[in-house]
Amino acid sequence: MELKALIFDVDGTLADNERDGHRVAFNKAFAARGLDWHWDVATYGRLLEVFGGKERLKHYIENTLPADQRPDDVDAFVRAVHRDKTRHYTELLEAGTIPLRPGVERLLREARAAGLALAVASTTTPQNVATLMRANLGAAGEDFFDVVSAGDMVDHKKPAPDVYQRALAELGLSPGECLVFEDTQLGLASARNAGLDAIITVNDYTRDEDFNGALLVLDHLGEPDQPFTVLSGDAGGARWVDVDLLRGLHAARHA
Ligand code: XBP
Repeated sequence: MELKALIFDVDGTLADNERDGHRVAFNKAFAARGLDWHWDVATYGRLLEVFGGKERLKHYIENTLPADQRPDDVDAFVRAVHRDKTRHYTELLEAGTIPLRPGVERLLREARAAGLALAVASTTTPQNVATLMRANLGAAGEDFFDVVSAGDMVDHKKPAPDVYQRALAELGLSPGECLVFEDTQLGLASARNAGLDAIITVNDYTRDEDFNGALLVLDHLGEPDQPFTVLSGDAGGARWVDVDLLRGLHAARHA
């Protein structure tokens, strides 16, 4: 079986953007509405167990606020605040404050040159994916991926497999023809539930999670002048993730 596509999670994988991106945008949206809510780094880390910004905010309201402090129409309020938050997040991206992680741009360009299809499978909005890529790769970045499976395109967000199953359907490929890049235990579960193999690049929020079932766990994808550290699995002596390494891992997995 041949490796034909790479499928990337976005938040935490393409960019380390939760702590200083999404979290900051949520806090700006709360402050602009005169809400005295502030999600510090630790609080947001706990809230990240709920995938989806709207779902995360609804979870916070319903599990943190006394009933008499909750808005009458929680869903309408959540949608409105999430729209504000997305606007603030877009401003942070467009200000160039959220770079792609080490090795991401290099691997994307190498994979495209090698004829691999490129896809996204993310809980965030397609708009946020396009803005992140445009902010980092210029106008051509906006359409860099052949397939974007994201946000409310699916009914059930990660760790459900829906967003990965939709990416596979759009690619017209089977799970065995693809490899996934993720950063969280629940993201890995989503990929595995769709029958996909995954490589994990951890970040400060996810470093201590259980990545049992991953092909490889790394601190990042690496660059020739910034080699990765293997946290679990066998990279065969490689020092950065390139197409040759991925093809070797895929071949060994399907031998
Ligand atoms: C991570 C998420 C997203 C972001 C916030 O997505 O759970 O919800 O935290 O983005 P990924 P939105 O699947 O890329 O790891 O507010 O747009 O949902």
